[in-house]
Amino acid sequence: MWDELRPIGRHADSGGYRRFAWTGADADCRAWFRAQAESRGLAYEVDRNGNQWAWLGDPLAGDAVVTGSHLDSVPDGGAFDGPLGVVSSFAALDELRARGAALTPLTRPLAITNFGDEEGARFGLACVGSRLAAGQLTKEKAYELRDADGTTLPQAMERAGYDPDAIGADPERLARIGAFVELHVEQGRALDLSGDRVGIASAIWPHGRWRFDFHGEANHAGTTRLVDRRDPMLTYAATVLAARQEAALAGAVATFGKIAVEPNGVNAIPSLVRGWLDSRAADQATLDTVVTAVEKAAREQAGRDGIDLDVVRESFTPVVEFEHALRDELNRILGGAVPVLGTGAGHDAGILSAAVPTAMLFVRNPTGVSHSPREFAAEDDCTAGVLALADVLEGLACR
Ligand code: HGY
Ligand code: MN
Ligand code: MN
Ligand code: MN
Repeated sequence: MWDELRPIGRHADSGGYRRFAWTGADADCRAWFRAQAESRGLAYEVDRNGNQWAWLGDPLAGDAVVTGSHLDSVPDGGAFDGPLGVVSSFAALDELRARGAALTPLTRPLAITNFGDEEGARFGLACVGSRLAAGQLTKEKAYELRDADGTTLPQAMERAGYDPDAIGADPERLARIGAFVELHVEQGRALDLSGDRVGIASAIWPHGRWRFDFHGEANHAGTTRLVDRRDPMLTYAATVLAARQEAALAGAVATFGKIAVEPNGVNAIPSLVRGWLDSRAADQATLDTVVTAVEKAAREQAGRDGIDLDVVRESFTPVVEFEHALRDELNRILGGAVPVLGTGAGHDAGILSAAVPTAMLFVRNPTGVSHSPREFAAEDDCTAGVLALADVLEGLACR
């Protein structure tokens, strides 16, 4: 399975992945998913929001046990963030079938999913496919999303052969899910430090994305005296430093990882610098404190620099506490000694948890690195993840 998926969207030089939603690489990943489903005799379908489903059993029966993740990536992502969950889902189903006679028959439908546009790398909003399905993103708001080239989400979907007019909440489909379990590579080193191959998620930190627009005055880089400048890049730089200081003070994280400059010329003082802040904290109050402090520092610096500042909250995901009943059932099924850990990374499971009982399994990543080609999971840890997921699916769906 990995061999067919691995080359899709891979940078020859960095070895990282660029699989943006509704691009050719995404289409190739989707074709791979469909082939995996149909080669196993699973009933394949695409929902109104472009999420892919592969069913074993009656999709309409209800109380389904669903597992899966996403196949899209950040601009230069690792091989495991998303794909490990989807590949492991198919492999876990293969394992269940291999157990054959030992397996009491499935009493609940099983499904494997690929949720579209989880990273939000192209249109700026994470978890678009699951947010649409869960009614957390309206069609109107989704139609406002556009990429760096100005292509809107509906245009991109249409060019990829999907009907954007159909998108919207899918409560009937979610109501037919009894449990959603997402296996994901750990995006940190907790399991590496504890010496465990597999962990269970306790919670997802609250997190959000804020756009800071620093408006200055374009001018000649060579002839404009320093005292005559209104250079937004300076205010942006001071804000990046402030974000690091405020996050460190609060025990949170804050990242300015994306910037857009106009007119973006080497010999032109910018007229506009756009910076996107990603901030996350273990609790809401801390996150609010950090973002408020960063915005305050930015406004004070803008005042000193003669810069106009607009701050827009582009997305926000409140804390997700995975419900204890399912989380503890997973631990019981897996022998009771699986470590339970929180994460600062967002996931489709976090979005769906508002509508469906959800849980997450993490697989050890000895580098702790993610959203980078250095992301890694060793083969025996991936195998342990598959076997754990197979046990969980058997425990939940074969009662
Ligand atoms: O940004 C996140 O936490 C996720 O990987 N989309
Ligand atoms: Mn990710
Ligand atoms: Mn992911
Ligand atoms: Mn994610």
